[in-house]
Amino acid sequence: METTNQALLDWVNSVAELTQPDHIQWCTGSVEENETLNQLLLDNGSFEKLKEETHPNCFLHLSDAQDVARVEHLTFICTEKQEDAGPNNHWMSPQEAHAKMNGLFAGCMRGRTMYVIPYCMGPIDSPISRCGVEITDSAYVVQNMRLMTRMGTPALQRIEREGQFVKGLHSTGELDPDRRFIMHFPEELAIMSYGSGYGGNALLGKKCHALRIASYQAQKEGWLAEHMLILGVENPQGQKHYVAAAFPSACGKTNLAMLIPPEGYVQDGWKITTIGDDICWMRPGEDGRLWAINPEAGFFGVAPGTSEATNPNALAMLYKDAIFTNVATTEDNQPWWEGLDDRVPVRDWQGNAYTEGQGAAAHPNSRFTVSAKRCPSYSEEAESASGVPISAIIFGGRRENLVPLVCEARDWQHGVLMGATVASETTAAAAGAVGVVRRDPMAMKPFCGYHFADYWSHWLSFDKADNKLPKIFTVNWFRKDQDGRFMWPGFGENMRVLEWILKRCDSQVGTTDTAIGGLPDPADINQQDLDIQAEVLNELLAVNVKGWEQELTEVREYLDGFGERVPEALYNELDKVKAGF
Ligand code: OXD
Ligand code: MN
Repeated sequence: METTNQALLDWVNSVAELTQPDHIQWCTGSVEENETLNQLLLDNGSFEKLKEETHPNCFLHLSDAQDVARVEHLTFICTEKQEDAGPNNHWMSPQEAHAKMNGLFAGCMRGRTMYVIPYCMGPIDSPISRCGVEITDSAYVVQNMRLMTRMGTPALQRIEREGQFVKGLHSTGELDPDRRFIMHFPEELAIMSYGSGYGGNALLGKKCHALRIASYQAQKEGWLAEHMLILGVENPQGQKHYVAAAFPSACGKTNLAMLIPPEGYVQDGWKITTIGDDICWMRPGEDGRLWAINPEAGFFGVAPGTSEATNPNALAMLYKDAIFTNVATTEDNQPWWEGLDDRVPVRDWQGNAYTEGQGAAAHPNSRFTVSAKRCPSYSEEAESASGVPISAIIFGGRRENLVPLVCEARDWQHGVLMGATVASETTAAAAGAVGVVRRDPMAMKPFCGYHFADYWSHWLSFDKADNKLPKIFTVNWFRKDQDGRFMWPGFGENMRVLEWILKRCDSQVGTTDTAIGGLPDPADINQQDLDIQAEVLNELLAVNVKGWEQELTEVREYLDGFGERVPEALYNELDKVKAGF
């Protein structure tokens, strides 16, 4: 008997009966297990060894060409009542979804090994953490879960103590896009994922558990599960603040989480530390502040664009003990992706010979998986059981126009409206219209496990007299001038905006109060050693009334789309903004 938890044992046995594996392996997280599975993946061709001298213990995995990204159109929330999933999710009834998935899973592990992975999302001794068990027939998934979560015996022991866990069942199936579904059963705390080996579809601890299922649990239990990075800022006096920030994909979350401040700041003694780059669980502590943990233990980051210039901390962690998926390789078998440097790779992400000018060599969604402990800016506070107290919450998006560099919400309720209606522009990379504004509330559009209107009500419910809630801000690093050039330098220079935000948290500077919120006096943004013209900064911090009136009309239409469940408070806030012009 592998566990004293009868519910877990019964579930594992029933899955084995359904899927008929040749072997069952309970994962312990041991060093030997890690080495044996790496060898197995090398032997069966799923892994290739990268150059040992430059990248010790690093492996390359090239996936099926049809299996390279999350599949939102095949991702379902299966609640008893359709309206509970909301217009923001695809819905299927639990009965229909179970029948469909049981059909797909029947006998699917014949000839394969079934791995049972107990895991803990968050520090093993944290009351904020939650456990799950993923059953999978993919050793690649096991090796990614080993880096991304606290997995193995300590997690199993916690499950045995607490008796609670999220059930995640995964099989790569035949990797057939027509036989692929990612089903969530929030009311059963269960996930079933079939037909994909890709991270967000297959590493069930991440998007499926830590966001979709956890957001549902968080609403029931009074906490928040968010698509946010968490970073620490230490000022020259040694005071620390923690910031949580939500951005949609391709808006630089990993870069911000690992930011290296400009030289002058470093010399003055400023320091940024990384707690997490993708997911944040937070809940009010006894002191009324929001305390946050990063439920993950590793980074599953987008490789293209990561370089010495954009994110030196990320690059530094990728020279050892990492898995690379769908990147290109150089002549001497080092991993390579667009934006890394000016070498020309010899093999593309499908393993074919590559010559210069053939288009992208790495897949645009190629990834690295690496333990967070490898990151030079990783904070030991990320291992703290109590989490870190959050001083500021930031909502960001990519907007060429209109949205200022930074803006402070008047209060929590206004901040919730800001988060609920934050938007990002589609880019030329996406087929169809370019520059179209798409709303992505709290960057949770693909990840909220229930009706968005109920989610906004849940956010509003934190506004209680006893709570000392963080200040809320919006940021926009992506404004462009008439010639299409970025007006703000971004990357490490975003430190200047963080400094202003934290000065606001400490009431060290004021704001100019406008209809849309509090804007900085440009003189309060540190411009030392910054090459920016005064009129450009003024423009980045100005309010375009006509543009905002149009925006507010669109925001109202957007909220209306969520029907009667939309909290009245959001409409009241919208009216206040409108009345402020
Ligand atoms: C994402 C990710 O797709 O973090 O958001 O992988
Ligand atoms: Mn993400």
